[in-house]
Amino acid sequence: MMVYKFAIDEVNTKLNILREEFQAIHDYNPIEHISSRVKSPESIFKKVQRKNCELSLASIKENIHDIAGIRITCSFISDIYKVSEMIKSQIDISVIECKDYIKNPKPNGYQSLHLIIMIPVFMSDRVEHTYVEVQIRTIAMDFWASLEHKIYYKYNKVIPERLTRELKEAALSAMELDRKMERLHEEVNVIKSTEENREQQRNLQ
Ligand code: 0O2
Repeated sequence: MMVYKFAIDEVNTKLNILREEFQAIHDYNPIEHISSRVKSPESIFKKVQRKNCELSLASIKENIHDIAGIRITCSFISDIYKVSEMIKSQIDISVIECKDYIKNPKPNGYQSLHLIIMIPVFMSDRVEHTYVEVQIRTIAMDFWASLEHKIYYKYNKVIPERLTRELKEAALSAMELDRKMERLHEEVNVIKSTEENREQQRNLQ
């Protein structure tokens, strides 16, 4: 479990560097919040059973890709793809899988961008190539997912039909909100860059 904690530490350090660099260059921060967790042994055991894989260390290491998990929340959908590209371009990170539940939401309405990455963790006597699941989503997507997660466990995974319908409606509202916020954000950016251009021209004269 220690190796997974170190893998999270490494990815967190990378994200903090990218965040600070982006802020310095573009005067803007695409990451609102980062959280992380190492999956509990109970949850790992449940996933091993659900995926029908062998209960051995080697099999768990190879088949369970979200023991180390990092969740990044962004304000805007465009930021999700910016952050994802920044992660993908790190030369010591291999992207194993990318699941885009924003372009293809799950039937229940779940939206998020999932990257399964592999990162080397340098121990004293070996290098452990470790899987980390990175979930990137907007604040609205995160709000929806955390409530859905609570409801899912409250009803022991069998959500009543009415709640399923209302959750789907709420997911559509969250989608609409994200689109509106993105449009406003773009408009503000255009105004900002026009003003910056005018300022530059004034300075040149
Ligand atoms: P927990 O308790 O959050 O850790 P795979 O991981 O590829 O073997 P899976 O589970 O189909 O199989 O992968 P997927 O779809 O990428 O989901 C991985 C994680 O995304 C889940 O982990 C959840 O954290 C989150 N997630 C996926 N679908 C939903 C959803 O419908 N609602 C919510 N709230 N979260 C979702 P775990 O291990 O299932 O759960």
